Amino acid sequence: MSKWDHLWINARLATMREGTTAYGAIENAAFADSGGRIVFAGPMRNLPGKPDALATRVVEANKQWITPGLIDCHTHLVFAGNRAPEFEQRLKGVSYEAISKAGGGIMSTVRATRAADDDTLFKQAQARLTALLGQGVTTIEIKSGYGLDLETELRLLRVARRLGEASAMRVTTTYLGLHALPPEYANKRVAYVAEMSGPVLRAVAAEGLADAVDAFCEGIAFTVDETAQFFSAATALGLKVKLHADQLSDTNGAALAAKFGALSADHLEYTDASGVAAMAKAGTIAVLLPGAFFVLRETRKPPVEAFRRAKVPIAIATDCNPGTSPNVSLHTTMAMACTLFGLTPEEALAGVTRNAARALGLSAETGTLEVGKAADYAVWPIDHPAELSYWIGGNISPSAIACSAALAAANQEVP
Ligand code: DI6
Ligand code: FE
Repeated sequence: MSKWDHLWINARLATMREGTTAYGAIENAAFADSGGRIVFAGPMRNLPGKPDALATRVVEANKQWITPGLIDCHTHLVFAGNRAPEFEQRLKGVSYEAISKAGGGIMSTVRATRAADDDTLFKQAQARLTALLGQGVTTIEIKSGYGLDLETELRLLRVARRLGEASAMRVTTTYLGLHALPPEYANKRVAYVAEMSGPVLRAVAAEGLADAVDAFCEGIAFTVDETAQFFSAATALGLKVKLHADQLSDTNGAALAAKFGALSADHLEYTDASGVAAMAKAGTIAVLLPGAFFVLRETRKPPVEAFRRAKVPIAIATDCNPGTSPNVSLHTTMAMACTLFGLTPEEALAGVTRNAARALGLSAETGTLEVGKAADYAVWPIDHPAELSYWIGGNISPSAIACSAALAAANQEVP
């Protein structure tokens, strides 16, 4: 037998496998990877030999916790500029909808993004990505949606793909064609939806630039019928769908997502019982975005208890975007999911591991510590996995991190 690449001994594992123990925890554990795959995750006593004989590199974990690499399954990471002045306006009482109707909001970021060159977009997004990586994030989803024309949407998706190639993280990309109606299409909604569902979608698919598509189904954005047209075209090309659904009002977005077998429906503050039931039946994951809820000072919470009862898996994500969630901390997002939405710290960790992987269609590959899956993991100098949801701010980071998808593993061994 050839030797394993790394073997961690005297560790504690939060495997996040669905099962009997909280966090799928294993005390007095060992964990090994080889060739980018997990080859052992279990009690020390089950190791099939002496550590030195088993692995090229044996690392003493000193009871640190090893978790799956974290997954941020909903971000708008690639954009230019910021909307701090809008933040000030909103604090003075102007609503998000009113700012959007006056030509600000998403359109103000679209103007800045169209004017920025690729390298600027890349560098600004890379800084945000690096911040997330430093928190143990090994997989991230990045949406387009601040271009809203053929050229810029393609540019954003190419930049997102480049970020995946250049970083120690797995990047999945989502074409968010229906995000806002750009002014050049004012009074031409039908033509805009046709353009994004036709030529732009085909160009995105032809270049293999997107793993999924997304739309903002909302009173201030796109209707259920417009979204359905876009989704029909996308599914015909074999693309998966996700949806910004029921964030500010109940538009039956969750049910629409379920009808198209969506990987996930996201936000869901206004989702009703029929939407929850439809998601359960379709196996659509609920992605909750407490950062946007917090920033918009919303009071209507997503129906967490109904999701639990219906066994709809719950994921959480930063929704990193310049308007409603200028948030580059997945840990603070976990803390907010607990304090604002009532998730348990275990549910929050499942929300950024096992269930986030499902929201991206990656559960066979990542999201739990199981033999055969990709060696995506983080090693934490903490006493209890609840600490990952408990500390607020940037004061918690892994002592080591590995992502099998990365060209260069950012493995810093523990001294
Ligand atoms: N995600 C979005 O795409 C919209 N809201 C959200 O949570 C709008 C983002 C923006 O205002 O730029
Ligand atoms: Fe979003």
